[in-house]
Amino acid sequence: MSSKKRIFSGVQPSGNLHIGNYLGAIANWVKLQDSYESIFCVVDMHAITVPQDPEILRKKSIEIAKIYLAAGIDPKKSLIFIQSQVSEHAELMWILNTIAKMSELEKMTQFKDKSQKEGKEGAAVGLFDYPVLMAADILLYDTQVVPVGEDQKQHVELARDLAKRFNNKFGDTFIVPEVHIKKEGMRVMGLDNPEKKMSKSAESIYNRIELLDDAEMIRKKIRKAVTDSGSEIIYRDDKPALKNLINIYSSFSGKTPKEIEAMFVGKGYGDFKSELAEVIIAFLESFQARYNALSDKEVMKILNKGADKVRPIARKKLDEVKTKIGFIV
Ligand code: ATP
Ligand code: LTN
Repeated sequence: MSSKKRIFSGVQPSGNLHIGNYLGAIANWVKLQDSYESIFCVVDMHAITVPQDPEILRKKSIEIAKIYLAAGIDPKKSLIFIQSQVSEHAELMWILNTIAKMSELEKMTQFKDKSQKEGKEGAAVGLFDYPVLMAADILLYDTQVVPVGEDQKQHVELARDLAKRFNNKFGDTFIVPEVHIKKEGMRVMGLDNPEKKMSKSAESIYNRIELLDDAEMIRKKIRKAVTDSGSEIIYRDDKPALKNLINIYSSFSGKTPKEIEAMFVGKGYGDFKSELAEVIIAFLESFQARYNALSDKEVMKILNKGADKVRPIARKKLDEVKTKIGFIV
């Protein structure tokens, strides 16, 4: 392994990626790829833990890879690949399933949230087991650092616990990974409800600004975003909706919340919102130009090459694990 530490992360090819995914995860990866040996995955096996249309899933996997590239993930520096093309992920998951406990998985807030709709009884076993697959993703590559949004912290903790448990039982095998969460702007909240994070799977499209939204849609969504009582532009915890919008403004403009407050003294929500929309549009227009310049064919070439490069790393670790637990390799 090179002297650089290794990072691994992924996004599911489900729904439409939004500025929360970008600010909370992908933008951070772009920065980190210079100082870490980086592997970024399109986690389609995670996506099927809830029903997906096969054709849409295939399209979305390429779309996510294009988003990685348009955001600045450089295939010369980082490896990107599609999870289901490297079957070692599923194999390691099975083995980890035998040391993971029902009680640990029952504590996972994502499962609790996502199974709410259908009720726990109707939820797929894969949805329950999702964090174990994520642990397999991470542990297969001797990942040292996992850059994710705050909502994934609990899953990385499970990966740490499983790594330690396996090492205790069978001898040193896995690196115990650290979670890396970007400090500022780490949690983008829903535009329609500042109490909950912006999410791909939120029912209303007015919950989020999607990375592929056009200018008119962005203006409309920002206009409709909920605000707090009062009319001043101030950055305070007791004004969560406004705080969220100021955070978004700050992330895309590079200005601090204090500077933004100063810019809007004596002005109201209307002025602030229209400028906010323009700041987002300016960023997304250049992002979308890069996205549209990428062909499916060239992206598939990058993904196939990525899978070919990560497969031997994964195979080696899996063979080590299989040997340790008594399988014949
Ligand atoms: P879903 O609603 O289907 O769970 P999601 O929008 O939460 O989807 P994921 O694919 O689960 O998206 O997450 C991809 C990455 O984006 C993760 O690292 C996650 O932590 C981060 N992320 C997701 N939503 C936000 C958000 N609102 N703010 C900051 N980071 C986020
Ligand atoms: N569960 C994550 C996606 C994900 C991931 C991973 C992130 C799957 N495997 C491994 C980091 C490392 C999510 O929904 N954001």
